[in-house]
Amino acid sequence: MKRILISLLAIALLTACAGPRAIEVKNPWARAALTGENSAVYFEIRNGLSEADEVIGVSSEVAEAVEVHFSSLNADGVMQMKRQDSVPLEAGAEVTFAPGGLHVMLIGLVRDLNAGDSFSLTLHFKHHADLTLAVTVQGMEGMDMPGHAP
Ligand SMILES: [Cu+2]
Repeated sequence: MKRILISLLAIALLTACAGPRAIEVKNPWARAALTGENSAVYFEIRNGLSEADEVIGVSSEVAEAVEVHFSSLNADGVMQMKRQDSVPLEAGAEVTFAPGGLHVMLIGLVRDLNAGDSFSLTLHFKHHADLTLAVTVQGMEGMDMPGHAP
């Protein structure tokens, strides 16, 4: 029994030292917006693990509700957003949250998000421990934003 425990410990240590085998999030940013309005957060997420996982929730204290949405054009050519209960992350996959597609919707901001501000957003996974991101707010200059639809 002791030998098995030592072997498991050795494997755990090797795994921990094996470099970027993790779930990584790059370039988290949000659109500037005022209290009471909506905003959206974008980033790239890579599953460097050998097991598939799923994003099953998001949370932040800057808005009354935080949801994962997917924007797409419907049959009439109108942009629609659908709430996603889960975003699958296959082993080795990179998934992009970007304007016009997947995004984290901040619904009903409880504070202003000014360009240059930073705030925390936590991602919840089916298997992996929570990841908290430092999201940078970017200004709206030169961005085309019809209504609040990202
Ligand atoms: Cu949305």
